[in-house]
Amino acid sequence: MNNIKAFIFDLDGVIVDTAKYHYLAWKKIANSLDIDFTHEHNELLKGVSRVRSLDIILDLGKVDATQEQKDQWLFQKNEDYLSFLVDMDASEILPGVVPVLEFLKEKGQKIALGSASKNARPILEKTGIASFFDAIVDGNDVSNAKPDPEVFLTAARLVNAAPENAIVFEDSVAGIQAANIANMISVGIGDAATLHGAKYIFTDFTAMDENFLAQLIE
Ligand code: B16
Ligand code: MG
Repeated sequence: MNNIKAFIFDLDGVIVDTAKYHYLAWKKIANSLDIDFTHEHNELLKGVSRVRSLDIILDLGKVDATQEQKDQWLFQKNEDYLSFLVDMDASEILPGVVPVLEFLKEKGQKIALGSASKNARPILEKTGIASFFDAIVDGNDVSNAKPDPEVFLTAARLVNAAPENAIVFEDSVAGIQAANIANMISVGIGDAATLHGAKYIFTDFTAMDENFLAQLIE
């Protein structure tokens, strides 16, 4: 087997802080159904597909709905979410992300995206970082959502890297589980208590020095 390394980035909450927009859009739907929706509830939706997220919210409120109603709420949620993205630009990239992408590129490493979002490609374009990625795998490309490892296994395969040579940067519990199930090196970005299942944890990319990355490349 070759020794190619794949550095796989989640999108929402790792590269860009879109979690706040997902939250506002879901809160609007939840509140219109008289369901209380807090930031704590929102943690349950991180890394989770749109369809599954709605089911979690309806369960919280013990609301039964027809497929037609669900489709309408899913459509409305995405319209509201997209309205927040209209003016998105490079200023929304989270601190330390671009230096890490530049470092990995400079070292000739493969970089991939592994996101549950169906809006990943336009976000990478709007923020001007799409060209860093050798492979992009998002919610349009997989049938099984995180914690299923399909999204990360597909990303590693596209850049010819073995799973054990893949490093996954994730902000969600479901994403860390997916990376671990795939036998990849999981790196949590965010709160240590929430992401305790990760092999390594950093509060954000500014807390990650080049020695850490260099050691993963070796
Ligand atoms: P969309 P990630 C995930 O993206 C988000 O964390 C999650 O909150 C969202 O529901 C999901 O994408 C689907 O997003 O509605 O845009 O298809 O963190 O895996 O990059
Ligand atoms: Mg995420």
